[in-house]
Amino acid sequence: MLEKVVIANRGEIALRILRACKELGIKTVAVHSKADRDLMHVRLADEAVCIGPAQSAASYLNIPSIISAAEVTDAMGIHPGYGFLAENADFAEQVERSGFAFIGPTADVIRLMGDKVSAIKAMKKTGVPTVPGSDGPLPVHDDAKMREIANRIGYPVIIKAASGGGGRGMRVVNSEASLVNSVHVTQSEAAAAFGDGTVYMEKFLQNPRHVEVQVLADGQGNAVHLYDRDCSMQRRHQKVVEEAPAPHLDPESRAKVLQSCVDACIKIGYRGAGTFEFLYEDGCFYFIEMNTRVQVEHPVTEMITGVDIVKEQLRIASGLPLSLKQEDIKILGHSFEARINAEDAKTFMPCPGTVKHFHAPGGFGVRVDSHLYSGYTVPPHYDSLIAKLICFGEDRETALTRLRNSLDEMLVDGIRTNIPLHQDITRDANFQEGGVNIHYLEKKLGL
Ligand code: MV4
Repeated sequence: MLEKVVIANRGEIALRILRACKELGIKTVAVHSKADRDLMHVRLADEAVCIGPAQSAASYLNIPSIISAAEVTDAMGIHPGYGFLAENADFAEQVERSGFAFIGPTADVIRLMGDKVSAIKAMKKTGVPTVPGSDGPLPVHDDAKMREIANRIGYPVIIKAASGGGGRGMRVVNSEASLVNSVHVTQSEAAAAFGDGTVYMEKFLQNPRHVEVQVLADGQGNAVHLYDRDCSMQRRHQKVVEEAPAPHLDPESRAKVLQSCVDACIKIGYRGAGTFEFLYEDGCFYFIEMNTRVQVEHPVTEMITGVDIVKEQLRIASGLPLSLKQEDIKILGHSFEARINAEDAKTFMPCPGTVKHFHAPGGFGVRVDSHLYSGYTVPPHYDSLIAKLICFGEDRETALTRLRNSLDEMLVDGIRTNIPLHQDITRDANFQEGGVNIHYLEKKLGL
């Protein structure tokens, strides 16, 4: 087992990783910015190293600083969490070249998935269902060829940047009249934003749900899936509520897609925790992207399977083979996660500040993943996620009732939060029914 690990992140996920390390007897090194000296996990870590000023670019994204911290503390591995450097292939490569274990997949696989064109190609080859599309980069200087591709796919189509993802660098095209111009605009925006103007085309699905599949693989030929999550309740590509399993799926397509993800992991030599992102419409799954990190919403999967995903990441990075067998992974109930942000519930503007008093809800089936404590000051420099309220129940209705009651119990005094938005969502009849699509929340909010 890795004896000492650097936690290259902050906030709730840093605390989540620290807890997993402690359970496995792994020593922890917190690396933090000057603005984050008071973080809960910094107090609990065996060692702490300040890696730079408040701005992320100079601290949590500072590769030499983080690797130096691993060197001076004699750590064996680095856990990147989510965001920041988690899906940076160059970081993973430099970590491993410096002699540390990167707690995630190999740099090659991160790079393969970071380029959406190569990711889709790899997935299609292994039998994961993909969106009808250009099957490669668009020939941006051949207008006739592009019209031909779009006509074959059928309008509306969507133009996406190969280096984009998570909603950045995309444009919907409804008819041939705007095709060529849209391609060129998306291409130049992508070149400016990502330093790569490669674009590709897909059939635009009008009202899909966002369903994703959690996997674990050991890079030694073993892989399992931990079922699915529905993350359709979102606003401007920010997830608001997630649940597991995804409700109301076609059982046959679901069984097939879960197996295809496991097969793909083995075929590409995947290592660690990963997520296959799909759009789901009319009973069919369409792969769009793969995330090569632990995700914010991983707890809903942990609650329904009883598998500690972060501990599994640490075991895999230590070189241990997967101890889990697919037939032993059962769905034990249903789970929801409400992302609690320090933001105005109506305007969605971030609202950092000092938490005067914090009361976390509790009771059977209630989990709060949060670094908050009374007196803590939420700094303005980072993501506004302050807590994740996760509720489990033997069925969906029980879990949802628990989420609604827990939200009413939660107190975060001194700063504004989106708890009122969550209280509203848990009382929404369509959400209670389950299976709303990705546009539901924005429509409900009148955007
Ligand atoms: C799409 C799509 C419809 N059709 N692709 C947005 C984020 C990025 N991960 C992919 N996205 C989309 N790709 C096709 N072919 C609609 C979206 C999309 C979306 C997807 C998941 C969750 C929220 C979304 C919000 C708007 C658009």
